[in-house]
Amino acid sequence: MGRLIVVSNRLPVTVTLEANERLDYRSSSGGLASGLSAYLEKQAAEQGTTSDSLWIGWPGSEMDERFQPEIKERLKSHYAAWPVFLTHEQVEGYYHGFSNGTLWPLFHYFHVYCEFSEENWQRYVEVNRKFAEAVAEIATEDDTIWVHDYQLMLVPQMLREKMPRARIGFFLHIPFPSHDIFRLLPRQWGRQLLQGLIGADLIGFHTYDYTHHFLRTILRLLGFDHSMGTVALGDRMLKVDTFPMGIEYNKFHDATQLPEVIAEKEELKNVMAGRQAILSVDRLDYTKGILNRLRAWELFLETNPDWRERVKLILIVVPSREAVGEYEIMKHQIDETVGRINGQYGGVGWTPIAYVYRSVPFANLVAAYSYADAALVTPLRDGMNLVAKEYVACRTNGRGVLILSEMAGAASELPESLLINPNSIPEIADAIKTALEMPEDEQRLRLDAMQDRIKRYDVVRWAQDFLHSLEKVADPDASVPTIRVTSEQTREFAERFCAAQRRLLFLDYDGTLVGFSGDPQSVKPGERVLRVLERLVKLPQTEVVVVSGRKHDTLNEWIGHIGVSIVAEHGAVIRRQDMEWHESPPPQHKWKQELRPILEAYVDRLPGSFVEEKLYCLVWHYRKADPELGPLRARELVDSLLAFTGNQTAVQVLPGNKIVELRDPAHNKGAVAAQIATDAGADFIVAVGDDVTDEDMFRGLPEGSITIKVGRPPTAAAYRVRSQEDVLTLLEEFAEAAECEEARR
Ligand code: ADQ
Repeated sequence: MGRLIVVSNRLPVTVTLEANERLDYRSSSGGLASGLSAYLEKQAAEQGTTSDSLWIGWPGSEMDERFQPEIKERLKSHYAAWPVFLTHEQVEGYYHGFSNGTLWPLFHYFHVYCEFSEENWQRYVEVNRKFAEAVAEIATEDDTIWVHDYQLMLVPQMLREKMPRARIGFFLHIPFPSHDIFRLLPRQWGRQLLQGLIGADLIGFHTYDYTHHFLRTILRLLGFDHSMGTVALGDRMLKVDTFPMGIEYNKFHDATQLPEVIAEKEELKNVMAGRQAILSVDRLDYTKGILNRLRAWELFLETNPDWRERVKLILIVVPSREAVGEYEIMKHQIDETVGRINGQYGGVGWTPIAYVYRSVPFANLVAAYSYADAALVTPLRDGMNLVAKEYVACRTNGRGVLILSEMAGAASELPESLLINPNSIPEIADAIKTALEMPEDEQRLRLDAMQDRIKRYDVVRWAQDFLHSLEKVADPDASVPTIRVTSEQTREFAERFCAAQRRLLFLDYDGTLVGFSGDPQSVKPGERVLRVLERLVKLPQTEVVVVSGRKHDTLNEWIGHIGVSIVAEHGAVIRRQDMEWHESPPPQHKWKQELRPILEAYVDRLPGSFVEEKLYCLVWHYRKADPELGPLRARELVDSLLAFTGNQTAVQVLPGNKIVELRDPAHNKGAVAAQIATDAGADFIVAVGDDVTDEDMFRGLPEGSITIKVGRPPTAAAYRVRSQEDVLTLLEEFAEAAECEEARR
């Protein structure tokens, strides 16, 4: 079992240089850091072993090179951390610039705040590369690498290039926006960011919406389709899934009983002099909706004079990103609004808002959560929002009302809160009143349901779920019955091929010998394909059968001269080695005439699709059409064809790879292949194919045949290879081995 390597912009420890050139190390145990260490402890307790982990990230300040070796040493030995040092320009361009000035606003739908600076983008690429290099320097292929958040979106692919077999997960802590917003990024950047992400084996998001937006964006921008969140990427799979991040529930819940928290709560009680409290806690950020919250508080006071003096808003704001212009402006606006409200409604004995602008220690935060009668969490957009969950966890007396924005990821897990639209000031003001007047038994009912849920799915479960999923995608062989053809396996097949008296090879054409293309006419066999077929055909007692759904004259033109047998149009037209073409009895054309107009109607409804007619079948192609509309229209088409053909046995409707095919069921690859195998009396049979029609062939061949699927299971084949490249290598090995054997004889 390897280590867990966590990669994030910031290390959970900040290193600063004091005035006297002393280095100061300060741990900052955020939600992720303390959650992951809780996870590792639990794993260790359950498995009886110590799970090793290492954290890679920026130590938080610009550091002179003189101090770097010492810091590296200390971080490694005392904090299981590995620093990535950044220069001033890199922090500016990568962190403040591209991460917080472009990606952060864009992904939170504040696109008017976005800067589009080529220079910042270049820094982002440069720093992501630096992170990938740092990971590659220490990680091995046994380790699990977990990359976090929007600052490092290019890292998975950069790492994949260096470590093709690494197990890489990525989690995005902020929203993934809809495709319409994402495409505001210059196309080149957008594509590179997506390419960067899909280097991972698993990509996780907080909510189903973000997952869906991402899948849709990679379909539209990169052309990758998915099936239940799984995307086939050549020789590997990518999984995209939803993992709502939790908190350390027990840590918050139990902390309410700590002596220092109880003391702090007493203090609060005295200061508040029996008044009720509404709590608001955030990092300073325009996404958090602090100004709207204040306006709603103002409206509440204005419209509910009887509540004045009886309740107070505790507004805690943690300083953050003050170097970015928008944050500075917002800070002024908050100061001003707080001043105005306190000035207008406050008096000698009471101010409506207690404003704290600093990071508060854990004990004070828990005391505030556990003291407040209601929490006001009203972000305009928020990936998840952990404050909402922390408030719920700290309610130990069965009371407390959470007012929550429906724009926070947490809303989908906390529907028993008072959900509000953060853009509606009256709605928030009303919710404040409802919260203050909510009967106690209703409060308890709502809290119980929310506590149950977030207690079960806490941060440890979140990490477990993610890492378990990652293990499953990165090592799919564990659950698949087919065997991957390794180089050892190839050698074994080649030996059997050499030793055989009579050999028969069935090779599908498209997707097996050559790749796919938008135009079915343009996929001629390349030099390498022709060469290996020629070598195989020259061997004694060897028949190579190219089996395809294509028209016989096309195949004849491309490979007819080599001397291979050709089974065209799914077995309707056949030519065995050196013999004449044989056509099965003339087909019944009636269904073609009846069904063709339906296909043509769909050509009109889906620009880019077209109909191809073959002797025994009609094919509707949509590979070149809109990638989202295509599959929808295909499903509709299949439905209407099935309704129309009913239980006719003369025609079969087959949805395939970006095609819908109508064919005569009497002619399929399986029946023909079985017939040829019987005729040939071969003692070595291999069949290679990649699509649904090849499955007939795998099933139809006699026992003992070697059946190989190109691509992913499920399949009836016993073996599988990843790509056309692997097929050609296998065939070349066969030719090579047999040629040597011939020469020896
Ligand atoms: P943030 O935007 O930072 O996180 P949030 O999820 O609310 O937002 O987490 C804030 C954390 O900071 C909480 O754990 C809270 O206790 C702490 N905190 C807030 N105010 C504080 C104060 N005044 N003093 C001390 N501590 C304070 C990003 C995304 C979120 C997502 C998280 C996790 O923007 O949407 O939920 O990551 O994925």
